Amino acid sequence: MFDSISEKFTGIVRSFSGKAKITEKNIQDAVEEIKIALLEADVNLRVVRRFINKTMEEATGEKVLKSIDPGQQFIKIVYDRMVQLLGDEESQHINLKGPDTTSVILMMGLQGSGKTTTAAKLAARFKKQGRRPMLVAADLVRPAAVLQLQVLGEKIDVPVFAQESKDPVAVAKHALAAAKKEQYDILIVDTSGRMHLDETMMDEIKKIYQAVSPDETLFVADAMTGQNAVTIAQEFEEKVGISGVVLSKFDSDTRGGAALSLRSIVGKPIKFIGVGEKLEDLDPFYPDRIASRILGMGDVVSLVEKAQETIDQAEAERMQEKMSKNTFDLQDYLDQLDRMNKMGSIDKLIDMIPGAKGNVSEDDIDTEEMKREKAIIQSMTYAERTNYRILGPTRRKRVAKGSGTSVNEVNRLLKKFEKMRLTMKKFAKNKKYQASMLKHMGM
Ligand SMILES: Nc1nc2c(ncn2[C@@H]2O[C@H](COP(=O)(O)OP(=O)(O)OP(=O)(O)O)[C@@H](O)[C@H]2O)c(=O)[nH]1
Ligand SMILES: [Mg+2]
Repeated sequence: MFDSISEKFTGIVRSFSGKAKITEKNIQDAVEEIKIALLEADVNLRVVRRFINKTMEEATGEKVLKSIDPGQQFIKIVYDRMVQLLGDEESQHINLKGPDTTSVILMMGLQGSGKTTTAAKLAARFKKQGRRPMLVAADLVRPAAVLQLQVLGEKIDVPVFAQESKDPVAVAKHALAAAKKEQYDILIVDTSGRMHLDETMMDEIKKIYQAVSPDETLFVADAMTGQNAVTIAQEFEEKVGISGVVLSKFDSDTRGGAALSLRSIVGKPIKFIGVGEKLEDLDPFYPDRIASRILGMGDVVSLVEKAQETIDQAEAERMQEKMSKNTFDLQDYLDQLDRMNKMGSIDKLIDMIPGAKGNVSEDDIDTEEMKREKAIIQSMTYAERTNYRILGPTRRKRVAKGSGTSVNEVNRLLKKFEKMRLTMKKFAKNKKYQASMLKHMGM
């Protein structure tokens, strides 16, 4: 998502950063380029105009042109506009009652937009947070829809309320009663989709809405539908009312224009993005991070969070202590290499590393080297892993032989490891850095 628009913006940002002097003409040219990039990405024309006018207005003032670092000022203006376009900070919050009452989340959207998958992803997410979610199969139109939800529910060990019925309103009502009785604190209602908007569908969803009075009414929009998604969201907002948007299939190869227009046109926040087919592939939507990703500034914060999620708390604390006491050894490094595989595919992470976009491709990240390093450490004795200093020439030769590498490669790893330890010592006091460093190690 956003690949091509991001490429263009990265270019614009690059040509401006560090420039000591810029002219009004420079800005006009850049704004024109931005306009083209947005239009090419299928952003709504009205939205583009607004974006461009505001940027122009702010950027051509004295403040920018005469400032010490006009390039940076300009980039900041574009960035701020982009964040505003995508939504503001407080919007990602999901409205829920306290755990003593049952909150209701109603899912709606067109056929195939990702409602059922997203319902299950949300349930998995709440469960992880220690809540007690329950799913409701209120899509009684599509054959096998109920079964689909049941299969997903089983995967994440969340109960699915289902009934032999033709009346989704009744099912939703009964589900709510059952959830309250059995003290499930979040009820997520999956509803049916249609190919096109039609009255019957709107009526049905409206009745379900009235029957369960949801705390959140989430409109699931398929990022691939483009401008169409914007029109449909507007329709749902008028007829039923939506409280937030989930943009599914954000991982797909689309231009991203719909995402950039949705917030602005519909006026409802994007709360989550679906980033894959797996049930853990749901991320909160952070406008500032997406904006910096589009501008090619890298997504440092997401990266740190991802790293933190994978490394469990106890382990993180242990690592922190090791770093601050400078007792990080090769065994720890080996553990880290293993952990990196757990963090998911590397190409997903590349986008998030500052400066990596456009400079690093998956091919540059040497998974072969990671494998080699693992083999080298695995050929060491425990004493060697915990005290690399005892690795003299003879031992190095043995390790090289044992791991099927060369002494040169063993030397290189040890040098790299030594450097890593030094850096760690330096940043030992900074928690954020530690997390991101754990992530960067070996890359
Ligand atoms: N790559 C990717 N695929 C997704 C995502 N969300 C859903 N899908 C896929 O999209 C397809 C449709 O998803 P569903 O959840 O069944 O969509 P739905 O809106 O419930 O569909 P209907 O009930 O038929 O209206 C499935 O193959 C999902 O695996 C996502 O974020 N990324
Ligand atoms: Mg469905």
